[in-house]
Amino acid sequence: MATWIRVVVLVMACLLPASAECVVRQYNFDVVMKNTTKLCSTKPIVTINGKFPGPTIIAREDDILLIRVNNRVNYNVTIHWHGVKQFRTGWADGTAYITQCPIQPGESYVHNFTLTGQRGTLFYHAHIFWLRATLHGAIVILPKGGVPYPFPKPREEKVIVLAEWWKSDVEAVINEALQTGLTPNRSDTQTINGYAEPTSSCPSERGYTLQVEPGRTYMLRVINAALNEFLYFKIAGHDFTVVEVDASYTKPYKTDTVLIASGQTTNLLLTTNLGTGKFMISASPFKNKKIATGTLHYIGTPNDTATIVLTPIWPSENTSTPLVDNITDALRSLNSKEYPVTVPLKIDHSLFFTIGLGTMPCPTCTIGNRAVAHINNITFDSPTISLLQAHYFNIKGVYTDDFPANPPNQFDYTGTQPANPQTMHGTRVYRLPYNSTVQLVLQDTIRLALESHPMHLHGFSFYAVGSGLGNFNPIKDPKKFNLVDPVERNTISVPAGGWLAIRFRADNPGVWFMHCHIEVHTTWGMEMAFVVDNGNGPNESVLPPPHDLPKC
Ligand SMILES: *[C@@H]1O[C@H](CO)[C@@H](O)[C@H](O)[C@H]1NC(C)=O
Ligand SMILES: *[C@@H]1O[C@H](CO)[C@@H](O)[C@H](O)[C@H]1NC(C)=O
Ligand SMILES: *[C@@H]1O[C@H](CO)[C@@H](O)[C@H](O)[C@H]1NC(C)=O
Ligand SMILES: *[C@@H]1O[C@H](CO)[C@@H](O)[C@H](O)[C@H]1NC(C)=O
Ligand SMILES: *[C@@H]1O[C@H](CO)[C@@H](O)[C@H](O)[C@H]1NC(C)=O
Ligand SMILES: *[C@@H]1O[C@H](CO)[C@@H](O)[C@H](O)[C@H]1NC(C)=O
Ligand SMILES: *[C@@H]1O[C@H](CO)[C@@H](O)[C@H](O)[C@H]1NC(C)=O
Ligand SMILES: *[C@@H]1O[C@H](CO)[C@@H](O)[C@H](O)[C@H]1NC(C)=O
Ligand SMILES: *[C@@H]1O[C@H](CO)[C@@H](O)[C@H](O)[C@H]1NC(C)=O
Ligand SMILES: *[C@@H]1O[C@H](CO)[C@@H](O)[C@H](O)[C@H]1NC(C)=O
Ligand SMILES: [Cu+2]
Repeated sequence: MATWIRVVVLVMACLLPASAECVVRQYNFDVVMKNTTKLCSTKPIVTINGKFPGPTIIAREDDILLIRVNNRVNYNVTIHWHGVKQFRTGWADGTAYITQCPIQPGESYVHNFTLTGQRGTLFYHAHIFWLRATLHGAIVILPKGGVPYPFPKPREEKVIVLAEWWKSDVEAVINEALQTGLTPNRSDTQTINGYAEPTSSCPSERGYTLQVEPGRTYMLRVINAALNEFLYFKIAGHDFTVVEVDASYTKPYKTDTVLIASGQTTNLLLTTNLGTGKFMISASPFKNKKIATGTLHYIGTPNDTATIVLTPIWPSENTSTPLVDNITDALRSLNSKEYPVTVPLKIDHSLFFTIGLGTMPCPTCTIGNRAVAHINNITFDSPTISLLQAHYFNIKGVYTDDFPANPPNQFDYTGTQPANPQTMHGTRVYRLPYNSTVQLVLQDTIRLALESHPMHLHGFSFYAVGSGLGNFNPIKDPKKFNLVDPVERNTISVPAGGWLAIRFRADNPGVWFMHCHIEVHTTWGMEMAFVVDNGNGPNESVLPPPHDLPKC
């Protein structure tokens, strides 16, 4: 208790404006039900402090965060700080049954971690069941006190959280799908900062409005917190300059459309150079799904002015298109003196993982089997205590460290349906010595159709050194890798019918989940974990678990 009071005192100092020396920031998150109205209907949703999206965390690089999560709902809960490297503090990563047991109803857990070497926009979200549909919010990491942005300081910053909305209870949607073995129902709409779109049938519901002054530069911190959707973000009549993705600065890149996969964040500079008017903001998922719209409103423009609308883009069902290729090619790390690229050039572990869908027998399901997903033909089985606890306390029988470096069978991954669509299952991890270097090629495989998968790695950012369509060619393709200024991210799409190569250095000891950020694919088992051993140095081992670590 005494410690807690001392912390509160420190935190009081932190609340003073512009306190550059501030190091500890404390947040209290109450997970509570809240009735929310959208699409003309009211339903109770799981929220943080009654807010959807949840409160924004604002901190500086190198700050310590102490976030107490109090579970006051009837679900088991965990909260993951998506993209935060959690250097040695895997206990705070918030991944159910990977780094901790869930916070059970009535229980609390204090997440204690430092924002080391990162600045930009990240977000937090639940990492258990489908609760992240409504349990999520922004993390804004400002540069250290006195350190400027590597681009002109914007007049103002705005957080824009994109998400998805189901009229039904989200847990009922996924539970129904698991019982039938079929694909879960699609969401009914997307949302922008919790607003669906202006609805004439419910005048009380308005779309998100971004009020701007003319002739200024704003920074939009855009987050795709949707469960299952890629979102194309646009504002009618305006261009953006991309300056940062996944809390890593990029070379400035001008475009009128950005694609943000589920789990990605993008900072955009927007110059309000049109002076007056109202302009549509849109977040479009793949074709035939509902677009979320909002309004960019120049201050002084009468409310009854007609909004300049966007010609809707109906993106194709995948990200293997010329538009996306352009966006992908243009995204490069800033690679300046202050923010250098440190892509590993010598590789210790060269891995090749196939990813895709499959089936597994299920006598009780509608068609006798159920949809699953895999990495290297292995559908992940969730353990019943966390992998990190098993690793740290050397508890046997929770996982095996024989995750294969290569798929068990070679075939024409993007051309031929595997004769047998079934997968294996298991709780297998890939073990990495401390500070070893990894190259991982992720290869999409065909199962009924080809699909784009946004893969997310916990505990690290990685460099995306190459990608292409078809099957990866280990002789020819590495010659084209970008080892100079590749983009650094924590989530990136493997193109539909193609491959993607990433590199990282395993300098963070612990157990780190890697999975597709399309939630239905995570549920189906497209996931695995890396165990990174401790090093021998003083700062090279996992810290001891906190006393209030939830128990199973
Ligand atoms: C939500 O609203 C319904 C009906 O309007 C009411 O019965 C229920 O108690 C409310 N729930 C909460 C958590 O406020
Ligand atoms: C947070 O963790 C650090 C170790 O990284 C420890 O020194 C500190 O006491 C912890 N703070 C709280 C409030 O638990
Ligand atoms: C899913 O969609 C089907 C068909 O529209 C509907 O009958 C069912 O009730 C929906 N399930 C849930 C959980 O909303
Ligand atoms: C114009 O719309 C904004 C938000 O959409 C609202 O806050 C404001 O009160 C409206 N102004 C008038 C005069 O109706
Ligand atoms: C891609 O970029 C090229 C070269 O800048 C341009 O000519 C082309 O129109 C772009 N294609 C799309 C779909 O944006
Ligand atoms: C995946 O594993 C299952 C079960 O062992 C096997 O039947 C199937 O042929 C394997 N598929 C591939 C593509 O390796
Ligand atoms: C990790 O390896 C690199 C390259 O071998 C070396 O320069 C660096 O000092 C090592 N870091 C640690 C913390 O051991
Ligand atoms: C992706 O969509 C484009 C445009 O609709 C189509 O031409 C292409 O064949 C699709 N690619 C895959 C792998 O499905
Ligand atoms: C270990 O970490 C402490 C605290 O962050 C730091 O003061 C010390 O210099 C580090 N030691 C090494 C060898 O990196
Ligand atoms: C909640 O978590 C505990 C500990 O893992 C587990 O025993 C219990 O079954 C979980 N409850 C639900 C509803 O999943
Ligand atoms: Cu996926």
